[in-house]
Parts: sequence; structure tokens; C-alpha cells
Amino acid sequence: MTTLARRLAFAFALAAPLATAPAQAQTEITVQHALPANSHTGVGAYTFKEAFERLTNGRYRVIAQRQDNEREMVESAQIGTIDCTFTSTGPVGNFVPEVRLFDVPFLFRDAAHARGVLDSEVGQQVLARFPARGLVGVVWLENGFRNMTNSRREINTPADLRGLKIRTMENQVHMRAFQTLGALPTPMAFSELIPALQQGTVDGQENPISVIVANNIFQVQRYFTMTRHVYSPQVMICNPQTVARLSQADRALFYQAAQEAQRANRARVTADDEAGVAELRRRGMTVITEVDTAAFQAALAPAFAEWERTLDAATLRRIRDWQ
Ligand code: EAX
Repeated sequence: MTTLARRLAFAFALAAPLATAPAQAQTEITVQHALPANSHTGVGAYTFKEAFERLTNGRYRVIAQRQDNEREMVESAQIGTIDCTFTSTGPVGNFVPEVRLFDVPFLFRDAAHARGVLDSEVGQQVLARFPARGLVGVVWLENGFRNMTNSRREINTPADLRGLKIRTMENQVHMRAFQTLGALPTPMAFSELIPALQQGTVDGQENPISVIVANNIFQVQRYFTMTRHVYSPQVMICNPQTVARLSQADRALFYQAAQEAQRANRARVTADDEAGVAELRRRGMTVITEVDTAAFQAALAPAFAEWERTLDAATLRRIRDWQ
């Protein structure tokens, strides 16, 4: 060997271990969530990130990103361009039809009822339908009970909805409900909602208080009615290969982190709901909290009859009878 070659060989011998030395290989997991980081959805995603990184002693790095088109997020998780998404069930029924069951209006009496059902074998059975559609449903989180806002008039009765253009999620069950109530449902992704409200393409929309506050929807809407007309679940959905690649031990930690995310997300929705009405009033909205729920349910009768035929009627009954 020439002197130069010897020097190079020596340099490589030194450099090689340095090059491969970064203390340990880190596996990256990309997780997308709708809504701002400081919202119930962001809290879920960031709690998962913090918990999974902590539980695995930093062997995994979770990259959390915001993306407000939930259908695209689910598609990305299916294709594998991202690992997981935290999404409302808005578009999920188009991928896993069994999920539509949980999108039926006035199905859940309150948060305890919804959380109890989703955490029971009823919720597990629906998660078990995801793999057949090329997805893994990891855990149920929540968006909360949805309420109506609009820029035209107070909504006190179903008749007040007649002719109003209401943005809905890209969700068959919700669209049918608003159509049955006499409104003109206009489905679109959340990312299009604020401009649509600003430009008057639609008169109103419906969302949980947490979403209305986190996105300043009170700036573009005048009237709020606390209809709580439908519970809006959220679900953490992952690419099947992402989950399959985890060792059995890491998979247990993955699910543990998802449970932590669920707890943090639900606690935040509860807090947002408690503080929300006062906040919306402070922000200048006309707030109606006394709602004749029975009148809205009666107006939905034809839609309920249809869902009895098109969805799993036995499970719907089981959910309604839940104690
Ligand atoms: O997931 O699209 C919606 O109205 C959802 O409630 C919102 O994006 C949060």
C-alpha cells in the first residue's frame, strides 16, 4: 500500500464506525390529524406521539402533521404514504361501511353512552371490519356531539332549517339526515369549509363546540343552536403494514399509547363542551341552548326507517338499549 492508501484505509477505519454509530436506529412513524395542534384532535395525536416515543425509549419518532381533508388522510393511510391518521368518522363509512352505524343521529344519549358502546365489543366488532378494507382501526376517540350554526336565522325548530344550505361532511348518513330535515346538504372537506362560509356558498354548517371554537367559526357564523343532533366519533386508522412491522412487544406499547391518546382527547372534548357555550356567547354568537329534541327526532322518522333497512338494525337496537 502506498502511504496515501494506508492513510485512507486508516481514515475509513475510523470513520466507518462513526458513520454507523448514531446511538440506535430510530423508526419514523408519520401521523396526520385534522384541526389545529391545540384542539381535541391535535391533543390526541400529540399525546400518542409523546406516549409512544416515551414507552419505546425513543426507538420510534412520531411525526405529527395537520391535514384538514379527512378523506385524503384515510386514502394516504390505505396506500401507505402515511402511517396513521386521527380522523372523524365523516368520510370513513365510504371505506368501511359498517362505521356508518355510529353516524346515525340521536343514537347516543350522552358522552358516557357513546364512549361505553365504542369501548365495548360493539366498537371492537366495527374495528375488526377495517382490515378487510386494507386499513387497521386502532382505537375510538371522539369529536363530540355536533351542533348547528348558520348566518341566516335562529334555528329553533326543524322547520327553521328549510331551504338552508348546510355544509355536511362527506357522509351519506349525515347528508340524508339534513335532506330529510328540509335543508340542502352540501358535502365538502373541512379544508373548504371556512372559505365556503365566508363566501356564502353555504349558509351554515354543523360541528361540535370544540371544532367551532378551535377554528374560530364564530367569526363567520352568527347563530348557534345546541342541537347535539349526532355524536361524531373519531378513529385512529393505520396502514396495515405499519402495524404488522411492529414486534409483538412494540405493538402492545403502540396500543397503550393509543389508549393514552383516547383519554386525553376525551378529556379535552369534555372541557371544551363545558366552557364552549359561554365562549361562543362571549364571541358574539346568538346561542340557543333550549332545543326541542323530540321535534327533530320526529322530523327524521323517514330517515330512521331507511337506516333500519340499510344498516345493521340489530346492533342499532342494541346500542339504543344500552345501559
Ligand atoms: O374532524 O369535517 C368536519 O366537520 C370534522 O368535524 C372536523 O374536520 C374535525
